Amino acid sequence: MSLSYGDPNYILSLNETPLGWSGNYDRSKSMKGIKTDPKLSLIVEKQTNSRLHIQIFNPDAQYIEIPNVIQAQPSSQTTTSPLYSVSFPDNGIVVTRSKGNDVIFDTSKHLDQLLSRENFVQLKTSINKNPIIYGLGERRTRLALPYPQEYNFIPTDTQTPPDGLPLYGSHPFHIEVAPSGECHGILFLNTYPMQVSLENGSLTYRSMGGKLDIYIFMGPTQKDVMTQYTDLIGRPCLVPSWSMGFHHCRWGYRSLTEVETRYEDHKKAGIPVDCMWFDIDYMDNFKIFTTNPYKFPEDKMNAFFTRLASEGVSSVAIIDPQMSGNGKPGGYHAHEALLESGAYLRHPTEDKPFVGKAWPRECIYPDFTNPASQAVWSSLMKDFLGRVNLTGIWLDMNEPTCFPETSQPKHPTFPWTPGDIKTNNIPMSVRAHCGTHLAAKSLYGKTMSDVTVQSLLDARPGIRPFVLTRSSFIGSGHTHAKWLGDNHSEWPDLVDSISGVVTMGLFGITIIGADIGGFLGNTTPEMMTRWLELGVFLYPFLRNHNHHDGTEQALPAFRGPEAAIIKRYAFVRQYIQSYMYTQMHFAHQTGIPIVRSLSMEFPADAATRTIDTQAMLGDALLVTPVIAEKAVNVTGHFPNCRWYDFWSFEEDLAVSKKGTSVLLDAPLDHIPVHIRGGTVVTLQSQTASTLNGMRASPLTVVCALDEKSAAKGFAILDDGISTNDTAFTRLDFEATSSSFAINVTRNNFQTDQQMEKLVITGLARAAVTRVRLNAFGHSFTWSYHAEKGILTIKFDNPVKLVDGINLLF
Ligand code: MIG
Repeated sequence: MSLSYGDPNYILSLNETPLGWSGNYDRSKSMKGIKTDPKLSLIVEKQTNSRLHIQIFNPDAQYIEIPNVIQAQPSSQTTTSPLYSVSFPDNGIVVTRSKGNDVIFDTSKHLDQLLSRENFVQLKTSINKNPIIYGLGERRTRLALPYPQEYNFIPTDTQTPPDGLPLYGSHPFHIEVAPSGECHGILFLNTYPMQVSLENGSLTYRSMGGKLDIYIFMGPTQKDVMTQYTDLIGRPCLVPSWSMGFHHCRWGYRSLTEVETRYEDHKKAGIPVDCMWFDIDYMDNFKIFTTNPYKFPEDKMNAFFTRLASEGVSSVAIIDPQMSGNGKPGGYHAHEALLESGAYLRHPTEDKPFVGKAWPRECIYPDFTNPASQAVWSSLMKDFLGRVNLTGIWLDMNEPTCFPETSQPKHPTFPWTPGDIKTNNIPMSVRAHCGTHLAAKSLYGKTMSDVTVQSLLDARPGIRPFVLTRSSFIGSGHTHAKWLGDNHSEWPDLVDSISGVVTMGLFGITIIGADIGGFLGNTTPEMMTRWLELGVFLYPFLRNHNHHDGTEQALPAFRGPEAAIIKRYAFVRQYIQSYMYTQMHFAHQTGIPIVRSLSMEFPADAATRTIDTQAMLGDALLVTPVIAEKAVNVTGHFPNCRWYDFWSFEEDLAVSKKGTSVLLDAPLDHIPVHIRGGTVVTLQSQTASTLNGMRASPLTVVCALDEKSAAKGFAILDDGISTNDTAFTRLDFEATSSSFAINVTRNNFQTDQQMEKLVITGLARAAVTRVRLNAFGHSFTWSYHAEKGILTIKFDNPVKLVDGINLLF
């Protein structure tokens, strides 16, 4: 790209401040023929011991105020023992780890690449040689990003091409695993279309505007980075428990009756379903907040939702931002209300709404960066929910998409762009409340989602809102969920979804999943079976969704030998709900995602750092899905510790303590899942037609002992629906070679939930002769399998979990 040069003539002067330094970059002489800002300000703030903030900007320029992204309070105290040190050699900025030699950030050798001018800013930093880099999304790529490569960032409505091009959202954040194994994260907080050029040893940020605004998180573990990053941008939200169940969706249902039939099909086949979805088909001529009076009549829709609710099943409908209408008043209530509020995107030069084109043809766009959008959206939503009592909202096309039409204002041209910024996009000169579309576009999906979340809270105070978005931005995970967009019914799409889910977790978006079976094209019974097996464990958001052109892929449509397998795995989701829900709550508390790379869990095992065909659910379950057609085995890497087969609880001696790759058997009905030694997993003992219907059912507690014959874990219990995130009970489990205990470490939720069965596996004892329980009045039976080392205790009258028990054997 022609503008990838900078101004070598900047000279830095510095002053100390309470939190760090402020300074100026002044030009010693101006560069011939190139307009650069003559003076730049520098602010360096040691915000916490692990977080450093660096800003470089033109003091005379006006910058966009990015709404609602930074959740951390400004620091007022100086840091006492930072994990970093900062110096300014050769007019550059150098950040090093207080201990060791890893390069964290270093512009000193690249001062000639520092550039700021209208519509182009650039900064280059050294990084380590041969680094492992994760993040820099949203795109479809390997977990460990390939380089050298230029990664572009601009929210784009596209069908997830496998070549690393930008997808729906923008997350200029990455984690680097340095050669020492220590990790740090860097956020480039910028809303403009931008680029990161990643090379072996350097990284260059280029953007079409905004400040050079950089946060560094010192780790040193990936989990530390996640906590530090979400300290800044907000922890992942709590979602309602039902949303972690199984969702059925499809584009192209011609009537409500067809959706009702699909629901009946699931019931008849005995396949659990937690939520039925409505795609754009339900609307009257694609008008949002309406329903088609003939095919999806409002009263019948509402009656269906009421019936679903009475059966414990939720309902979600799609809302696109594009609002039908040509900018003139007339007849359509939502359009009228939006016009009146003034909260819409405006024509670049004239005082009128920008008119674009999407499904409803001519349309206007709400401007969710305008504070006035909240009132109008809340009232439209309240009115809509009053007519059709939906549970949640699905937001699509919020990149936002705009189909081209000659009557639209022309796309402005710029000296530099990160790839194509025109296709299916609103012209960048269109005006939003917080700036031009150039500055505001990346925020569209997140602000729309935030406003929608607040609208649901307004309509139903105290109830956790569920909003699923396609476009996202830094901090999205703090309030809403996301899916990975338009994938294909192809095996590579199944493979790449693992990196997709894991990478989104690094952005703080942990309620994430891909459409199982694949959205575009036709799935096969085998592919659907494998995709469900994978999704049940690795997609916190698990939805079957399909394009209208594809063959029907509702789970009950599969009648062959796969049918029984599919049904079984739909119930496996219920089997693991207590464990998965606990991980969701833990993510909300710590920022550590539900689904994680092996590299996050096993930082000392360098072989894990590029693994992206296996992943961990929480810290206990290692999932090794089959990812190829007709394969009946799969190779997985097993870090050096004890591993137990998830299905039988037996130690898997083929992989335990091997620390290497192993070929595993995996016939179609089997996904290899292993429990890590040293952990405790809670499993549900019963099933029901919905996840919510069984979540209070008795638990089986499985303790998998490590090399030292110890295991620890915890479970979080709450009502699964209220916004109060302190009303939960936490049980901590601890097992040794001769004992087991439940400690109630927090008791803020009243529950009678019981433990029905206890399994302790990995015992090395020849015999167990006696089992003693501290609580009276409980009869139980137990058995010990000496060869397998498994002690199983079955409670005839199950014990209450919150009673906190002690057991000796
Ligand atoms: O232009 O609403 O990604 O899930 O089914 C396509 C119709 C619009 C794209 C979404 C997809 C959805 C479809 N939408």
